[in-house]
Amino acid sequence: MSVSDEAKDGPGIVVLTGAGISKESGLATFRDADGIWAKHRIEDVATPEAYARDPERVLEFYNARRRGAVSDNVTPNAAHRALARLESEWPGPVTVVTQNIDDLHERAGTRNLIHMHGELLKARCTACSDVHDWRGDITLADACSTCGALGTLRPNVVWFGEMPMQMDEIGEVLAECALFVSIGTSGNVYPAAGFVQQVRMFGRAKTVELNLEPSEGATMFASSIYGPATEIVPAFIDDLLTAGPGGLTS
Ligand code: BV8
Repeated sequence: MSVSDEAKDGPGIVVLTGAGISKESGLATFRDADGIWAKHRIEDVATPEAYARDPERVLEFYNARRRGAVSDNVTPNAAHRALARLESEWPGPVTVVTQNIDDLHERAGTRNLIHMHGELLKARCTACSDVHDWRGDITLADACSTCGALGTLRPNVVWFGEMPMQMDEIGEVLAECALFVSIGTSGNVYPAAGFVQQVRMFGRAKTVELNLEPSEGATMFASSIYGPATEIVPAFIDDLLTAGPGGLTS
């Protein structure tokens, strides 16, 4: 049964998600054998230098991923839906911090969501910085509808070497939470991979890793559950909601 935002005075939960939570929805991860970085070099497609050197190559890399992300057969899975249920039924604040640039969390119903690595379905103008919803290809022939500049649009995502988004808000919820859950991330990319250490420093939260296999940071978590997200995440959320806030102090 859902809990109104006003009544959410219970312990806070922060959930960090990575590409593994979207794998069973049909989106590729990065570091699995068939992952994105097995086919592309980060330096060629996911840095500001790459975009400056060859914007069309970078735009096409994201255009191909955007076409995949908006296709009819890519839909939220049971893990995304379980997190939306947690936010609705947990008697405290639930914040999902995702490294993913797809829109599957919001389509599953998650509202309190931070896209720390940006959003594939948004374009940002490098001339006026305005951000536009964008579901089609971005090309150098496109003009910014705000300032009219031509060929200045880029995906509104965070590349390597760029500052992740909403880091202040993330730091605040990490400091306050009673439970930190990491789902579907290999723990390779910072600062996201360092969040579990940040939470441990505050010394109050339980830390849990839910992943297909142990991540780079597995030893930093007090407990872990391994398996496909669509199986282990709904079961974990069921148990969490059944136990309620009392389950966090045992
Ligand atoms: C920063 C968006 C400074 C675009 C991404 C030199 C200069 C500057 C910085 C650095 C530098 N050297 C190193 C750094 C830091 C760098 C970094 O960490 N590099 C790594 C490679 C060492 N970080 C940065 O540059 C960041 N910015 O540092 O700025 C700063 C920072 C803070 C404060 C002040 C200044 C920016 C990083 C963001 C880069 N953009 N993506 C795009 O998507 O193209 S990162 C990219 O990797 C994705 O966003 C992805 O989210 C992220 C992490 O990958 P994962 O999500 O974990 O995916 P992966 O495939 O790795 O793992 C999937 C997991 O799922 C696996 O464990 C697998 O087992 C599991 N799985 C698979 N199937 C399932 C499953 N689990 C459950 N169920 C399944 N079915």
